[in-house]
Parts: sequence; C-alpha cells; structure tokens
Amino acid sequence: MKSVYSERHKGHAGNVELVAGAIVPAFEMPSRAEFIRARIDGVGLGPVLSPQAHTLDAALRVHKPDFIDFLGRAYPMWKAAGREGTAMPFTWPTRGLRGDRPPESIEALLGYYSFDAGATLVEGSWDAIKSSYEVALTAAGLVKGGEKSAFALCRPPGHHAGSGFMGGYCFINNAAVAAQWFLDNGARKVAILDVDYHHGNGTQEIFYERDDVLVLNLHGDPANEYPFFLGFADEKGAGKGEGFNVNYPMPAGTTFEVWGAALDDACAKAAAYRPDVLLVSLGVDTFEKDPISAFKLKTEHYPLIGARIAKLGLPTLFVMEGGYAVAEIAVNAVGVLTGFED
Ligand code: Q9C
Ligand code: ZN
Repeated sequence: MKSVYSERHKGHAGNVELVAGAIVPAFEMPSRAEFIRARIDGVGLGPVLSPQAHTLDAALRVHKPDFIDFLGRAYPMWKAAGREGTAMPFTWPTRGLRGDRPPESIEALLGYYSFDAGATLVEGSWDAIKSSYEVALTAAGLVKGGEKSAFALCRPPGHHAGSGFMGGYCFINNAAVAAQWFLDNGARKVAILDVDYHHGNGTQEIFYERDDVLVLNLHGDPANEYPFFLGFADEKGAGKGEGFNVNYPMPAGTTFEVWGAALDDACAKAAAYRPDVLLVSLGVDTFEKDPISAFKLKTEHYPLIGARIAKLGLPTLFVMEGGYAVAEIAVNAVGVLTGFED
C-alpha cells in the first residue's frame, strides 16, 4: 500500500492544551506522525510519497470560506496583537450570546470559529494544516487512479472539524474533503467509517443532510466522553440524509469483542450502501494504553480491523486521525494497514 506523508506537519509543534484545569503539552504532537512514518518502513508497507500542491478549492467544498480564511489569518493576527506561543480559544458564543456574525478581535475570532479549546495554533500550524489537507487529496488521487488502497498520514487530524469550526486538534476535515473530492471526480456514493475513539462530530455535521455520503461512527458514548454534544445513537441524519448517519456509542471499558461486533454491523451497512469508495477515519486511540481514552483494544486486534475492512472489497482510503500513546500508535495504525493487505 502506498502512503502519503509530508514533513511540513512538524511546524505544528509545541502546542499546549487544557487537561483537568491545567495547561500541559498537547497530546497531539509531531512524534505521533514520525513514529508512524518510521513504522511504515519498518514493516515494508510500501512507498511513501510526498503530497502534490493543491489550492484550497477542495476544502471550500465542505468548509465555509470565512472559516478557511480565518485559519490562514489567525496566527498572524495573534502575533499582531502582541502575543506569542499557543493561540487558544477561551470565549464561545453559546446560547444567549451573539453568534450570528463574525467578531473582529483575534480573541473573539478564535472562539467564534471553534467549539472547544482543543484546536490551537502556533506559527507553523497553518502550513501543517494545508500539508495535511494535501496529503489527504494526494492519497485520494492514488485511489482514484486505480490503487486498491492508500494511506494518508495526515497530521493534524480532521474529524472534529465541521463546516465552520475547528476543535479537538482538528482544523480542516481531511476525510470529509477527500469524500467530497471523490464525489466531485466521478464517484456517486462514498462511505466514511470512523473508527477513532472519539465521535467524528465534524464529519457528521458536514454530511448530516446528505444521502451521497454514508457516515458510520464507532466511539465512546458522548454521555460520558468528549465531544459530549454529538454522537448519540438517535442521530440518524436529516432530510434526504435521514438514515445515512449511524452512530455506535460504546461505554468506557469496551473490549474488542463488543467493539468488533459494532464494526461488523457498520461494515454490513457499508456493504449494503454499495459505495464507490470507502474512507476510513483511522484513529487508534481505541488502544487500551491510550492516555486520553477508555476502550480496551489490544495491539493484536488492529490487523483484524484491517482484515475485516478488506473483506468489503472496496477501493479504500485510510485517513489518519487520533491515537496518542505515541510509540504504540505506530504499531497499531500500521497494523490495520498490514491486516488490510494480508
Ligand atoms: N484535554 C482526536 O482524537 N481532549 N481528537 C479533551 C481535555 C480532546 C481528540 C480532554 C480530545 C480530542 C482527533
Ligand atoms: Zn480521537
């Protein structure tokens, strides 16, 4: 399997986040992608290609123009306001406040274009975000060009980013961009299987009223887990999208036996949908030792996930999302890919 990777992700570094009332180094750090990059060579998965340059046109097919424009302007504005270090949101236009029009100051803009404090920017973030987007589109091009599968080693990840907001380490929704790109380039239907531990709220929001993208999401129950405000089982799509969004919330402590049954059900739904392309939002934060998650999957299970997905026999694009127990995420993420190929 061919992979696509860019060193430009490394500029998105030194970010901090809020955990239990304290500012700590962000779990979403450059070493994540570096470990995976090394593991690809370690197991001989296949060639690793650099992304081709892309304009932002494909991003604008799923994101609002003012949001994409903001992502490019945010850190320069932060610096122009005399700040340095991590740009982090801290005020949000929730119920009872004015969320109907973009504000002016960088502090207000950060909150207006986010749903949490978890997507933070430093000097090199925007270039890294664009590189992650180009990685996804280049890998999508490989699948469109006839490859049975491809791996987009995206960093930063994307599935929490919605049409007009960032959050949860995510800025541009790489998987959603790729799905729309396939549709704009000849595909009639695309299925997205999101196996990241966290609900892919951004992906769900983007395609919620659409019947040309089936979104299947396996994740920690939002009743007790981030992102808390989306991802419940009764969210099934709306309008002509009704029935084309499926959530599988599962409790803390879920083992592979239970998780794998949900995967089987999701795969059956994907098969019945008969998509032209399958996109896998590949988070491996389901791992038992993940520092911010609560499922109990073991390293031996990841190749089984890949093998199960391969049985669908669909052109498949894997897009990297979360996974934070740095060294082991590489074994697990690449384990899915080798399991797919075996
Ligand atoms: N710091 C992905 O896996 N963390 N994003 C909330 C408080 C947010 C995870 C806990 C986790 C976001 C792509
Ligand atoms: Zn996650």
